[in-house]
Parts: sequence; structure tokens; C-alpha cells
Amino acid sequence: MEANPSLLDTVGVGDLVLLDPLSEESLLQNLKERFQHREIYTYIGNVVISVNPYQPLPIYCPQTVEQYRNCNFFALKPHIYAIADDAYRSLRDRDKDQCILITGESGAGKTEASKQVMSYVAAVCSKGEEVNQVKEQLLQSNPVLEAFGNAKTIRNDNSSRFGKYMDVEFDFKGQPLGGIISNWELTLERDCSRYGYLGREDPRLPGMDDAANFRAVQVRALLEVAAVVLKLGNVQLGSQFQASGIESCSIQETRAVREIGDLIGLPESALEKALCSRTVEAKREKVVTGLSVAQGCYGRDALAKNIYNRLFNWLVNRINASIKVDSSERRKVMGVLDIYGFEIFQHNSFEQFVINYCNEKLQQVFILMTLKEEQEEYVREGIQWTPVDFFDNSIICSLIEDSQAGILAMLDEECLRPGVVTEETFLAKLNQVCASHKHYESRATQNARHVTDASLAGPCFRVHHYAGKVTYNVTGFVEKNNDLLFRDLSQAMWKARHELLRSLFPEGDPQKASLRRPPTAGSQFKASIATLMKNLYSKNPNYIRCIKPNETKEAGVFTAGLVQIQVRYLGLLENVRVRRAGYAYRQSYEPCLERYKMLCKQTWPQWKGGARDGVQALLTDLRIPPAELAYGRTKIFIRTPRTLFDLEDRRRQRVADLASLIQACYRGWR
Ligand code: AD9
Ligand code: MG
Repeated sequence: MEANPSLLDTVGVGDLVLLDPLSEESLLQNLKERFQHREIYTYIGNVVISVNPYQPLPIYCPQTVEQYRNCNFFALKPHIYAIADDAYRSLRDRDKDQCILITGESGAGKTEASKQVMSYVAAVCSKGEEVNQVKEQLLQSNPVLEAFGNAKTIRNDNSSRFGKYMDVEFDFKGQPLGGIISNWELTLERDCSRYGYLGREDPRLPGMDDAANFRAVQVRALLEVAAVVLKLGNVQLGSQFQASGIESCSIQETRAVREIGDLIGLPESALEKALCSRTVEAKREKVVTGLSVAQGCYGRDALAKNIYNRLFNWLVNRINASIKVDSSERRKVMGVLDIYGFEIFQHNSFEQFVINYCNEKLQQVFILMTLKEEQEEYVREGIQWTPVDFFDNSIICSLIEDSQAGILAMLDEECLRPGVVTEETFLAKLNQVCASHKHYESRATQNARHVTDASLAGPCFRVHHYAGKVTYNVTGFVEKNNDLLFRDLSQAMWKARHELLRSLFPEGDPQKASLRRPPTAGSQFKASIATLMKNLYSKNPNYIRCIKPNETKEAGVFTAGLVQIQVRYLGLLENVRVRRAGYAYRQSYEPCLERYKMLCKQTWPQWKGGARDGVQALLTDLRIPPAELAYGRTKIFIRTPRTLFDLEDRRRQRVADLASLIQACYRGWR
């Protein structure tokens, strides 16, 4: 990628690679200044940073699409369309599969960004009946999934409750053929306490027509199953004493259970039994035991979550079936990944742990791919590569995912171990295995090092992530990782007459019931991340980094402290450093000669030879230190931004001189 000096003419610098001096402070200042001038996009090379404007901006009209269409990445102001266009053109012309990764915290604008990318691609690829149909379906699928997968949360009125990956397939002329959407929802609700089944807030929002979105689905069965989820939320469990004197749980109010039974065609008694008791098989003998109230509630909630997740997956598959075209011919693929960013809350649990693990992995791909791309460009241009030192976070990744001594592996081991498993035994195990790891910390390791830190009190461990230290409370880790659905419940669901619901619980069929334990939530997540990484490494990645400017969803408000945290979590400073590790700036010879030829007698007004020789003559004449320069095959490379600014200053001066000269001549004539 090459920078264009026009990026210097904007508010601040349009490309942070040109920031001088480079520091977190100057980076923030630059983003702020641009934001205040409604310049929400800024590059780091070919990475786009987008700061949520929280107001409609007139920059997404068809005229803007036309401007960015087929225009050089850096010839215009930074814009999300430029990255969409670059990705689309590389896909069409260079036959390279693309992936667009969109990261940022909740409410930062990821989903909006993915929609903008999709609609740009839809607008620029050529028209035709069939093509239009696929485009329509892809764009249409979004509101359907949103109506189902999104929730109104404190942080975002339209928050995606699932990480989403969407592949759009193109034929060789660059026309979309179909697409595949993968669902990344964790098998967990991200914050049960806050959202419950449905929050207390009014879930309807002015201006959002959920009904119209749903009409596209038109599946009564789907709504019935969704209703079961809500009704499960109203099932109240209390305790009663059995004849044997043991306390166990029972249904307090039968209405909800009866309604569910009617909806799905299952006798009330069967459902009640599945909710309140558990069948354990021991030595070919079946023993039915009553559940405690806590176990009953856990089972009920697990059932609701399971139904909802499976239903959502079913919906995704249905949409995929409608947009996927079966054919064995080789296709090009453009993937769009919309995924939550790094999270550090006051209280961090298993959910934050897996999300941050995912981000740790994404950061790893990011750094490696950026360095690789730089290296490849140097090789193409015949320039010597000098190794860059950068922070390699693979040590943190393996602390989490190593199959022997990783935190996830140890959690699994604990969960599968016979005997009493508690959070304490899990933490003790971690302390034993990770004690000497540089990125692991806990009360125990602190004691060994004779340091104390009040913030590490309680059942916690701390991971030093690339983005900062995060303290995780292990309470709930074991249970969430197990995320087991009691077999009685899945068997009850399978016995229902409701076809759709039944189909969601194939494992409930006693014929097929296997004794093997289903994989844990952690290992499922690890497996999907591995698939995602493989997918990313096989594609050309394009990055959109979204930033939320304030907590109040207000236009024009830039809270520096909040942005600073996100800048750290996104690793932007490291990104700039890696980008300009060798040479900060590069440009093709022709435009470079065109821009600066007025600075040298040999090249002004016209240079007769090749552009490369012209640039060499020019820069030699200007006495630019040779160490600052490298002459590639098609591009000139400049080491530090200072040198470029120096050239720009001279040019500005020269333009001013020429202007006054012309004025003087003009006056002379009169
Ligand atoms: V979450 O992790 O799904 O909770 P997102 O997806 O990052 O989150 P979203 O795209 O939904 O955030 O953006 C939040 C809101 O910000 C939107 O509903 C818009 O009102 C607003 N927004 C975001 N980007 C833009 C934009 N480019 N122009 C105008 C925007 N408004
Ligand atoms: Mg979203």
C-alpha cells in the first residue's frame, strides 16, 4: 500500500503512519481533531479506523460510491468505501480471497460498518437479474438475523448477540453467486444477570420495524419455539419435602408448564418430571433423583438457552440454504467478520475470558499478516528487509490454549475429573501449573514473590494480555464450561410432537443417545477459533477498527479517556510501529515525480527520461540523505515521515513563490 500526499492536506493526518512525532498522545489528538471536523475515518496504511459519529453523515450516498469506485485507495479522503473497493478489486482482478475483519467494542459501529461494506459491494458489482437476487438476499438476511440475534442493551440499542461471519461467493467476473453465514455465538448468554430472558426495558425501539423484518421469515413454527423460550422464563421452581424427607424442587405455578406442553405437544407431567428430576444410570440400573432448586433453575435456564441457540442456528442454516448456489467450480470469496472486541469490566468472568482469547488470536493474525505483507512488498520491490522487533503475543495465546498446560485444557481436565470439582480446585490447579508463566498472576504466585495486591483478593487469576492486565473471577467457570443440558431435558424435547422443536434435539432420541460427554463450551470455542484462524490465514485480510467516542451515544462528543482505552485494546500504536518499521512512506515513481518535479531545475518543467531516474535526480539534487531512501522497482521508499514533510514544505514554498512570480508578471503586463 502506498500513501498519497493528499492525505497530508486533510485535518491532522489522514494516515497515522505519517504521524510525527508518534506517541499515544499525538495519535489520540489526531483522531480527536479529525472527529471534531466530522472526519470519522483515518488510515494506518490500509487499515481503516472508524470513530462512531452517532449521527447520520452525508457520506454514504450513490455519488460517494461512484467517487470511490475504481479509484486508487489513497487518492481520496479515508473512507470505508476505499477499503471495500480495494478488497473487491483484489478479489476480482487478482483472484485473491478476501476477508474483512471488523472489531471494536459494543456500540463502536461494527455492524453498521459491515452493512456499509456489503452495500458498497452490492452497488459496484455489475447488474443482472440473478446477481441482483443474490445481493438482495444477502442484504435482506441481515435484518432477519438482527431481529433474532440482537438485543437492546445498555451499551447499544441494537447490539449483536452473536459474532457473525459471512462469506459472499463471487464468480470470476466478480459477481456474487451466493453466501454462507456462520454463527459465532458462544453457547452462553453474555451477561445473564443484566439481560435475563428479556430486560425490563421496552424492547421496541422507535423507527425499527421488527414486524416487517420478521415477515420475511414467515414461520409460525419458529415463533412457537421462540415462545417456549419466553414461557420457560416464567416457570417458577420452589422446594418441597419428599416422603423420604429430602428436600427437592417442584413447579410452583403450573400455568406456564401447561402452556408450553400445549404449544409443543408434550404432556405436562412429562415436562414437569424432566424439569424437576434427573435420571442417572449406574450399573445398568436407572435411578431417578430429585433436583435441588438451584439445579432445577440451572437446568431450566440451560434448556431455554439451548432452544434459543439451536433455533438461531436453524435460522442461519435456512438463510444459507436460500443464498447458497451449489456448484463445484472454483469461486472467490469475500468474508465479513463482525466480532466483539477486547473486554475488560469491573468483574470479568468466563465470557470475557473467551472473548479476550479470541481477540488475542486476532491480534496475532493481524501482526503476522501485516509483517508478512510488508516483507512481501519489499521482496517484490527488491528492497532489503531489516527484521522488526515487535511484541509477539503467541506466549499469551499458548497460556490460554496450549493443549497440555493451557488454562482451557486445565479447566476441561477439572470438569471431567471424577470427584468433587469446584472453582477452588480449578484455581489451585492453575496456580500449580502456571505459577512460573510470565503472563499469569494470582494470589498464590504473588505470595511466592512476596507481593500483595488488594485487587487480586478472592477467587481470581490475572492474565497479562497484549491489551492490558485482566483479572478473571473463576466463579462460574466450571459450570459455564460444562454448560450441560441434562439428558432428561433433551429427551423430553425430542418426545414433543412439535416437528421443528424435535428436530433441534436429535440427541434426545434414546436410540442415538451416546454415553460420550458432549464437548465443553471452552473446547467448542477453541475449535471454532482454530477454524476461523485457518480461514483468515488463507485469505487476504482487510481491517476496520471501530471506536466508540463516548458512553452516551451523543454526536460530536469525544471522551479522550474512553478512546485511549480502545486505542490500547486495538493495539493501534503497535500497528503504526509495525507499519512503518522499515519505511514509513512509499509511492510509485510517476506520481512522486509529478508532485515534486518543480523543486529541481533538471526535472522542471518536464523530465525526459524514465520516472525512476527522474525521482533519483530530483532527490539527489535536494540532498536528501541516502539513508532515508530506498529505490524499489516501481516505488520510492522514504524512511521517516520528517523527510516527507520536508519535501511537502519545500513544495508549498515553491508553489507560493511561483504564484507571486506569476502575479508580478501579470502586473508588469498591465
Ligand atoms: V455490538 O458489539 O453489536 O453491541 P456494534 O455492532 O459495534 O455494537 P453498531 O454498528 O450497532 O455497533 O452501532 C451502534 C449505533 O451507532 C448504530 O445503531 C448507529 O446509530 C450508530 N452508528 C454506527 N456507525 C455509524 C455511522 N457510520 N454513521 C452513523 C453510526 N451512525
Ligand atoms: Mg453489532
